[in-house]
Amino acid sequence: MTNNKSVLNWVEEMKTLVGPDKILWIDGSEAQLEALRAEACSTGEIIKLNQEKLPGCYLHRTAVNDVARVEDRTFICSRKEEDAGPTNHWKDPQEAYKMLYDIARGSYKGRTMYVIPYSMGPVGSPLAKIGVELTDSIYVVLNMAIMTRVGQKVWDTLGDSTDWVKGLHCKCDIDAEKRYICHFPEDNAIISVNSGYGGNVLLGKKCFALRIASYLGKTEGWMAEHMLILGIENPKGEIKYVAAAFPSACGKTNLAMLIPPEGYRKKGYKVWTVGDDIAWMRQGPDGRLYAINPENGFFGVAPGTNAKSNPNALASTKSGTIFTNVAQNLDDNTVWWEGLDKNPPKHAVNWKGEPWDGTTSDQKGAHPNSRFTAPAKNCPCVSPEFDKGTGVPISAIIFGGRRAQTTPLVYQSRDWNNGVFVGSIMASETTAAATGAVGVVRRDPMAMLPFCGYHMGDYFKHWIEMGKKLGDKAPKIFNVNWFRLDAEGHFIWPGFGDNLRVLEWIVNRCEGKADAVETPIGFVPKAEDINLEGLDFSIDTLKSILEIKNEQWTKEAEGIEEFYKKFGTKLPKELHDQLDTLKNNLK
Ligand code: GTP
Ligand code: SPV
Ligand code: MN
Repeated sequence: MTNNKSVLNWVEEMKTLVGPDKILWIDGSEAQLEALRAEACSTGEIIKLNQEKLPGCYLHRTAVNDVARVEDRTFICSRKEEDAGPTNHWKDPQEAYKMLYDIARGSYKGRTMYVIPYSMGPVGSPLAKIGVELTDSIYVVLNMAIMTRVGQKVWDTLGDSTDWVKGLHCKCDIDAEKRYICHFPEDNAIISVNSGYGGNVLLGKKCFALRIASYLGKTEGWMAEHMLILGIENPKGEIKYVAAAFPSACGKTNLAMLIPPEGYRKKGYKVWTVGDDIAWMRQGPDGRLYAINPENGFFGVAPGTNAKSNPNALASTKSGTIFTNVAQNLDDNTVWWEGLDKNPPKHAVNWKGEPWDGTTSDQKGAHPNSRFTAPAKNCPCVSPEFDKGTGVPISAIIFGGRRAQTTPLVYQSRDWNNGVFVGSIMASETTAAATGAVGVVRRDPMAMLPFCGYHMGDYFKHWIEMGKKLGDKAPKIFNVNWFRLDAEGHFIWPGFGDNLRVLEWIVNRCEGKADAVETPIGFVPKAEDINLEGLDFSIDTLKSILEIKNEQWTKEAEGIEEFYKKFGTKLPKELHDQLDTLKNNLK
């Protein structure tokens, strides 16, 4: 355990507030976790799956009203409202603490308080940071033990330091009306009440590693981003790393683990996964930008994951995994979700816990935002750099989203500030990862709209500052769109493994080895420079998804202008200038 006074005082204070029957300090040992799994099975909180087919795997169902992040109940509680900015919900910290403590008071009665010490990033890495989460949920403990590095070594590393993030989670009654996910960036604190679902309660993830960390990054001169990190190894054995920001459920896990098309595999190309959701990036001693993945597991979208789309993700879920809100096959006590295969189980239970016949039902067996929590070490292509605390040097930053039209398959920004502009104007169709309408196009700058812990205008400014600091060592910035639709509403680009064809052009551009055409929005590849070998895809179709249509982009520029108005005087002049340049280029 720990003698850290700041920790002990806070735990004591919270204990008095929430009133647990017992306290259990999580030491990260297998024996302790196994005892917790057994206890959670005995109460029905989790279900032990077929241990021959899925060793160490469990199923959990959340409440039916609690299946995704709740953006309208997520708050940034900075002292000044202005510091939360126009894209966040804000509450006054004094009022928020009072309201939350009133909800939390006595809520652990009859329950155990679990104290989870965790490290975001390899323990002791100069890029890592420490948090402590208090929870009354064994499901949270077991997930945190997969998603982060948990246990005694975290206390040992923390020592007497006060540099750690407080996290209080109370399940309460899972009352959606009293559900709040609140962040106090100036206090390094998070309070989450009345939820038991993933991103709302695994406080190391979106709450700490993005909302709190983005604020710390601005203050301390580094970046916390909603980005996957992957390494692309060429036949000579050289590895180039890229980081990519796509909104929730827009393809980060899939890109991070992609299997190269056969032709590439034969030539010796390999892909290495460093991270699938979050990147912490800092300038290294050689002046380049280095990234670590602060997480230790994957909290991935289950539906659509299959042996063809993402075999590496599927392999990662074969042991030591917790499934949330998928269907349970009663014949062999395994799991199923839409898009796993074409054989939905007949004797099954759906994500709501109701009897379900997948062969006849017109309802979904798994929730569209059902998830797997899988240890990163299970992933067949996990990078040898994964556990190294130094991070990997980033050659390219890639933005992207779901756009049926307008945005081409890929383009490159003219320079860093133009790249910041490209990130700031990102738009994407909403997905089931958050509650609310699905399929509505919304602006989601850098895929950080729901995750930036401070004023987004200041965030853009911070990006511009980072570019100045990195100078000619800065990564090149690109934008991709795998989701262009044809007239019948089908995806035009095959996506998944074939996305490597686009990554190859990106890496070649970084090395000055590929050509491009300058357009009003930036550099677009010549169709001949995207390798279509072994793919049944015509060069004319490729040209059609590389095309920039002036009338569409003129409309886009109007939308950007409108969006930018939100930021008032906080919008950096550099981005105003970029918008003017775009408008001029389109004339
Ligand atoms: P979060 O965990 O919510 O941040 O999501 P993510 O960005 O990691 O998304 P993920 O890789 O889990 O993909 C979400 C959905 O997009 C899945 O249903 C995938 O099948 C689908 N998808 C991913 N990549 C592609 C692609 O290249 N093309 C198409 N058409 N669909 C894709
Ligand atoms: C996302 O929504 O971007 C996720 C899942 O990665 S959650 O942890 O719920 O935020
Ligand atoms: Mn995510």
